[in-house]
Amino acid sequence: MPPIKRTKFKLAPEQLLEMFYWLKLIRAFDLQLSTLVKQGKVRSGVYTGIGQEAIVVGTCFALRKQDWICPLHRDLGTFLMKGISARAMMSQMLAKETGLSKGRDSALHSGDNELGIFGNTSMLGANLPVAAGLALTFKIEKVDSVVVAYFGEGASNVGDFHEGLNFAGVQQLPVIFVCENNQYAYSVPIEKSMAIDDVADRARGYGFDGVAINGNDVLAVYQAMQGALARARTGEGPTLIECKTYRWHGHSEHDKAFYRTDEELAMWKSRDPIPTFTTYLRARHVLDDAKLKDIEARVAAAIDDAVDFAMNAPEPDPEDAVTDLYA
Ligand SMILES: Cc1ncc(C[n+]2csc(CCOP(=O)(O)OP(=O)(O)O)c2C)c(N)n1
Repeated sequence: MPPIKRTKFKLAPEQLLEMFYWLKLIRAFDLQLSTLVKQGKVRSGVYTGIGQEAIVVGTCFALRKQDWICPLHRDLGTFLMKGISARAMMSQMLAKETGLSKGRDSALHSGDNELGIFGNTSMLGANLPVAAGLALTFKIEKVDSVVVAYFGEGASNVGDFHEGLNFAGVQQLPVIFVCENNQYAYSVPIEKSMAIDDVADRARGYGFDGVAINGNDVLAVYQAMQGALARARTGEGPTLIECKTYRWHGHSEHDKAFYRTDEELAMWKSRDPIPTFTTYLRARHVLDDAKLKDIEARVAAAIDDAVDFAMNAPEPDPEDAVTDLYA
């Protein structure tokens, strides 16, 4: 088979390799964080998205700079893809002065107005009405920017989810609701919290389309995003994309996940998004041994640099705790 020029999604080989780089970088970043937690170097809970990277990469790769994201606690990779440096991100997780919130917390509650990242709160589902509000601004201002709001299947059972989707449907807002359905809300399996199989079905109740896709296939996610973005940018309103996936680690790094079986985990590991995409790229002669080695070396260097930088970064000055306050 000759090397491909472009895929059916109009992605050039260089773009496919870039996607591959992001998958590897985000996986490596989460694995590194997991190690740092075990070494006692992280001060708050860490919620890794290992196994779910295809959702982050497939969605963010399709965005423009002026689009906004409302990330979930498991979406560290979205910050990186939207433009936060690995150094700043690692500093944030270690609560250093050089982090996004300048050491005020060590989690994903911070955002960046320039880069279009909304700082999420802890209340699950609460980001969805806010995402709809952001999208309303774009509609009023007549700009074709889009908001991407991430949530878990667990969050789709809370009231805010339904209010946010209803408002977005009524107002035909440019927002894409991305459900990361990783089968568990903390320890609760989906069949114990929902009487239907697909979160995607809930979109119909609010007057727009919902689609359930393989969330471990980065190109499937990217393709679903293309359709949703085209609708959102042309005033056709929201879309719900439900990405079926699985988180390999517990809810957070302190959760041993005894509520699931080894067989189940092994089955989902066999659907790891990274080897699947590696096989795809190799079969199409986009990736070879030399390119793989180069990407792995760049990923390792970026992670080492981020850890060195964050570990040696200054602690926040207690005096600064009362600066940058709103009121
Ligand atoms: C309104 C609300 N209820 C409960 C919690 C505690 N809590 C934090 S994460 C979580 C599980 C979330 O599951 P899901 O929405 O499926 O996302 P996932 O963590 O699986 O990615 C729970 C119950 C919370 N933060 N907010």
